[in-house]
Amino acid sequence: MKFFLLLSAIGLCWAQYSPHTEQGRTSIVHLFEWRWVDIAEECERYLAPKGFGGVQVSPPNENLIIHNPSRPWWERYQPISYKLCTRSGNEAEFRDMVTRCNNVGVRIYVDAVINHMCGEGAGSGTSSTCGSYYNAQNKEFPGVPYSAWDFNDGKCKTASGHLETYNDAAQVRDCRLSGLLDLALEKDYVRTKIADYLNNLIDIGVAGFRLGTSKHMWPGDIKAILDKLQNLNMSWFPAESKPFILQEVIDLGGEAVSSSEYFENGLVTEFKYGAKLGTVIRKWNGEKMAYLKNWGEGWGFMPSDRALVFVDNHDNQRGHGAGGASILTFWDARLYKMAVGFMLAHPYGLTRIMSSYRWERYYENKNDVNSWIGPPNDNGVTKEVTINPDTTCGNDWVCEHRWHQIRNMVAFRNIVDGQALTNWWDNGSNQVAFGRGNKGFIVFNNDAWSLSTILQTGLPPGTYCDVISGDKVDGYCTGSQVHVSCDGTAQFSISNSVEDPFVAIHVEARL
Ligand code: AAO
Repeated sequence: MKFFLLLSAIGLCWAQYSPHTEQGRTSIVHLFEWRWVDIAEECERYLAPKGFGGVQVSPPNENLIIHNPSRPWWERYQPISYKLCTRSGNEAEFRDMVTRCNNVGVRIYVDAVINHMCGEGAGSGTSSTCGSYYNAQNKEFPGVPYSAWDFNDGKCKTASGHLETYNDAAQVRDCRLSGLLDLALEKDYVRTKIADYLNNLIDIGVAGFRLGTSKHMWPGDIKAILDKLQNLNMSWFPAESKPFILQEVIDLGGEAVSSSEYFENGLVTEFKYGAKLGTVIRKWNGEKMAYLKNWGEGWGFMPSDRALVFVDNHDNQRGHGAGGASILTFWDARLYKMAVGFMLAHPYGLTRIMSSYRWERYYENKNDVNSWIGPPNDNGVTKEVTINPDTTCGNDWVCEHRWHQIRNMVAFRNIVDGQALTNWWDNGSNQVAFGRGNKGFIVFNNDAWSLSTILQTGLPPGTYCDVISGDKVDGYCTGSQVHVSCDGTAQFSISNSVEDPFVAIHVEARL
């Protein structure tokens, strides 16, 4: 019996729900459009020392090169083959990145585009990132190879061949999303080609996959592909470790497909999280931070142990995908830091931090007509992520994960991991506070007036450095201090006019 219990515990830990991060590392960062050489450096110089668990990387497989518009970021979602060469780098660079990141305990998750190939209007030729031939009209992709009978067109029941309504689950899965050539995932041949691609990445040492457009694949087809996957590379992972699976399913309610259909395969994106949190922090629709008291399942979200959460992603930070105008991004830095701070302090879900690049926004009729713009580049060649003397990034890389408030909250989450939410307090408006057992405490003031109050922190007595206004360095606080009394209470004062109207303390920031 004991043996059985042990086995099932191990089974749970090693299944596709675990991101395989090192002990004490809880968050993932999406280094959107970064080059492999820069990610390798970042793992060693920043992510490992700061306690990040892993990196979601942009699709590493060959894609269509698009000239009109000029090299949009989204060309990487139009596969031509499963060869490993893109604007982020070649196969040797990819392998070097995975090895170096794993060697410092930072995991790599690949954005795997397996639902479709390029768009139907791509024509033919060799305008692709490894130079493989394609013919979109005839549905020929000799680099894999796929040919016409590997696509879904027979199954799709709409006259246009396109997905026309999200109210019909079969259409969502069997028809072309935005005209993208839809693979016939029920065919064993297609499943095998995809599994070969993913197994090659597993051999190289990746820890798992983001499966974009999961909503557009039947859950059973995804499962059949997962069943063909080998266990993770034993150079870095324990025997029998299965790849981490993160499925992108946009479910804001009211459509034919729901997130819960995918729980058996792995984690699922909870898109309600960023949409609602943005609404609350912006104080739209009468929302208040006080209402966050039952944040999580209480707000109609999926079970915490199935949810991948984020404030924004590479799509909805620029008006693609779903979420709408409430989504907070680096462009609204003050509110964004509060939202990310709240997410990292709160126990719900597995957290993913967005790391972006800046582009020139240009609005026509409330739409950013420049939302296609690709990463910082010189004539199409992606620019290096340079690091400034103050540790921020240059060359238009935003590096939200290096903003000290966000970096310190990633550490906060690691320190309070496993502790329940305790000592919730609110003023009935937009001043709230909560603790995580006896490990950490956070206070927000998103009201238009100052906060000044004594709160029960649950922490051991002592003087703590606030990790939002500064750091603990050599036994001193570079920012403000909080004094916790013998009974666990402390006085907090937060002006509503400061840049960061929140304060966070944890046991490793005690003097
Ligand atoms: C590009 C061009 C297209 C062209 C196509 C083919 O932009 O004009 O037709 O090439 O030549 C990315 C870009 C696309 C790009 C594509 C391929 O975003 O613009 O197309 O690369 O280069 C749906 C999917 C979701 C998808 C999202 C963007 O369900 O899976 O659209 N995300 C992933 C990736 C993304 C990538 C792809 C998929 C494709 O993360 O980067 O696309 O591989 C509703 C549905 C959602 C649906 C949205 C948007 O959402 O629920 O499932 O997402 O519509 O179509 C409210 C509603 C909410 C609704 C939303 C928007 O918020 O509550 O439910 O409004 O209407």
